[in-house]
Amino acid sequence: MTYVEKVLKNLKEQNPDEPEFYQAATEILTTLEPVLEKHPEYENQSLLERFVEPERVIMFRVPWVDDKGKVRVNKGYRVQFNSAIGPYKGGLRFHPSVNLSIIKFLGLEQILKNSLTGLPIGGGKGGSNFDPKGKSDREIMAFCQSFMTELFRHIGADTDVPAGDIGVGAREIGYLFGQYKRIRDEHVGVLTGRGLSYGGSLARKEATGFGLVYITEEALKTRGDSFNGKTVVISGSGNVAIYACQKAQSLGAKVVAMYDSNGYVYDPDGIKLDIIKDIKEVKRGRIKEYVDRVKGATYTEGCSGIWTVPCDIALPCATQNEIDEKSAEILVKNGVKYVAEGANMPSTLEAIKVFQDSGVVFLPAKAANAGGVATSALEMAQSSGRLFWSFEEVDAKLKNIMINIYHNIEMAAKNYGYDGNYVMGANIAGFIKVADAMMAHGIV
Ligand code: NDP
Ligand code: 2IT
Repeated sequence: MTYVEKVLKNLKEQNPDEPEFYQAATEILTTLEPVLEKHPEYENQSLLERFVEPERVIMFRVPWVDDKGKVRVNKGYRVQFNSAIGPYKGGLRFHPSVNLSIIKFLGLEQILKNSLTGLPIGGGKGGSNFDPKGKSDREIMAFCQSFMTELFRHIGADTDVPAGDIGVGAREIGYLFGQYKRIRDEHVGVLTGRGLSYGGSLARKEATGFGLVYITEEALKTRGDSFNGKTVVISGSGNVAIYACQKAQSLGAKVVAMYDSNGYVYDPDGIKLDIIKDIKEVKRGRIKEYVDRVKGATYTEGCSGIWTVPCDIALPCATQNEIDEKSAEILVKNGVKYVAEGANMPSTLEAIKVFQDSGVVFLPAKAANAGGVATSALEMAQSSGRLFWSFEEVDAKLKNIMINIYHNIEMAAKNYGYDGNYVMGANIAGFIKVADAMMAHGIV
């Protein structure tokens, strides 16, 4: 049994109810064999065993009162996974599916993603099984205040800096920040994705989606191609999906389908993004309303059918495991050439294999969606310096970071003999920096 196999076996035995965490660990660790061969000291120092064990897991009760006066109780989580290269950094997810396995998979991914940005940020993730759908603003506020009333003692601008993820956007960050400031009496950069009036960064809202398109554009460019005239399918219609759509359209692509958790819309003339924004960002409604407003568009109940829509480029931007082996096979059969992951772990291990075996250019999440957290780190830099950069300055830095990530993962894959395998490249390039820092710190 190899070192990696031993660590994975032990991980499964020790964490039997954590399939998503095991999936993410398998994807990462199985690609690190060539690095471990070069560095036998890693096994001697049990580096992988330490890498897959979070530095700290915080779980807490979140009681709040709904509009009917009923007391409700949710679970709160913050996994402070790895601080070797900087303070813990990563989003908060509010979704009924949230459990420890999901937060740990997201935290593990975040360590390597944050390393790939080239910026000094460690890995963490948190959230709750709270469902923001259908809640009033007052209920959202009550929940966020209760959540922060416990979380505040574990975070800090130089310790752990949360941000948004599924179900956590500008509104939630505002309520969370307000409560932190009230309890600590500190106006500091303890959360990112803040509003522009209280320390947020221009272009953070757009950053993940824009960054996803920038890295895909670089992959196209190195192959003498571009987004212009390409047919694109984007899953989701939240923060990442909307701004990926906006940037892809601005580069001349035709985005023909998007979805929310109920079903997908297909618009052969190209999605009208202002209508999607009005439905999802302004009215917090359902995507099926699109077909009442746009002639020629169709709505299909259920999500997975979106992958039967033929496209050149697929950008999964909703959630984990939304593309399984069967969907991947259909995408390939219909001629997809590029798959870039805006969501975290949207492709199953089997789906990734289908893409790679078929010669699809596959850009994995930890590289492709790193623009969000990279811009969060730029927000932290602006907070520390008590200054603001223009939209153009932040956007230019973001683009540069994404182009650098592309070339770093490309080079790492090539150097280790896996040309074009960006899963290998991203994991190896991300891991080397973290491993180096962990070794320098001794047994901690
Ligand atoms: P949002 O909450 O803004 O949007 C999520 C979108 O995905 C919505 O359209 C939602 O549908 C849909 N969705 C969520 N869960 C499911 C599900 N279980 N099945 C089907 N559809 C689902 O979140 P974000 O756009 O911020 O996040 C999307 C993905 O991108 C996540 O994987 C997140 O981890 C990742 N990500 C986010 C970053 C960020 O900066 N925000 C940075 C990097 C990655 P509905 O409207 O019906 O709920
Ligand atoms: O998955 C992610 O990278 C995020 N949700 C963004 C994290 C952040 O700290 O900006």
